Amino acid sequence: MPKYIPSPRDWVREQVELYERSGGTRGTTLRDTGLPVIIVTNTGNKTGAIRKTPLMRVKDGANYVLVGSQGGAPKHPVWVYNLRANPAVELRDGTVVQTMRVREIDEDAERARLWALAVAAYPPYADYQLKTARSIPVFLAEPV
Ligand code: F42
Repeated sequence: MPKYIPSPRDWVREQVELYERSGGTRGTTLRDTGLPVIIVTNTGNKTGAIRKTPLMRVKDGANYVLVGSQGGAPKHPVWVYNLRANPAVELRDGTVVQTMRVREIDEDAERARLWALAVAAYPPYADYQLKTARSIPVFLAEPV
């Protein structure tokens, strides 16, 4: 069994702990926005360890859109490299946990469609893209 390495960021680690300890009934929104958050369990591409990444919940039918915004920071979040290397994830949405597979969406029209869903669910994503020169990675998680 690979070991779980919690996020080095206190607020992220604490959100994951509360979300999972409560079985997905508490800690399920982003701070004071009240907007829903999911937890993506992924595998570290160098350590092979289990990583848990809270992200905003963006749904596309039965699928989820994962947005590597990291607040518009200049670099991609590290979990982007984890997902590129190992697309098998577990996704928790509240009380529901599903095994899913992710793929990065590069095709312009499909990315634009998913980006619009993301901004509708969490409007600050639009500002984050304006803040950074990188193209923010967009993944689609689909049930296995
Ligand atoms: N981040 C987003 O990008 N998008 C969101 O929609 C989002 C929403 C959100 C909601 C709630 C919340 O609590 C957090 C939210 N975040 C969101 C922040 C998100 O959860 C991540 O914390 C953030 O994106 C940064 O991701 P990160 O993977 O860069 O995390 C850093 C802090 C981290 O954990 N770094 C580790 C470290 O030790 O420095 C390394 C983690 C890792 O995966 N290591 C790999 C390994 O092998 O284990 C090596 C990977 C490599 O290539 O180096």
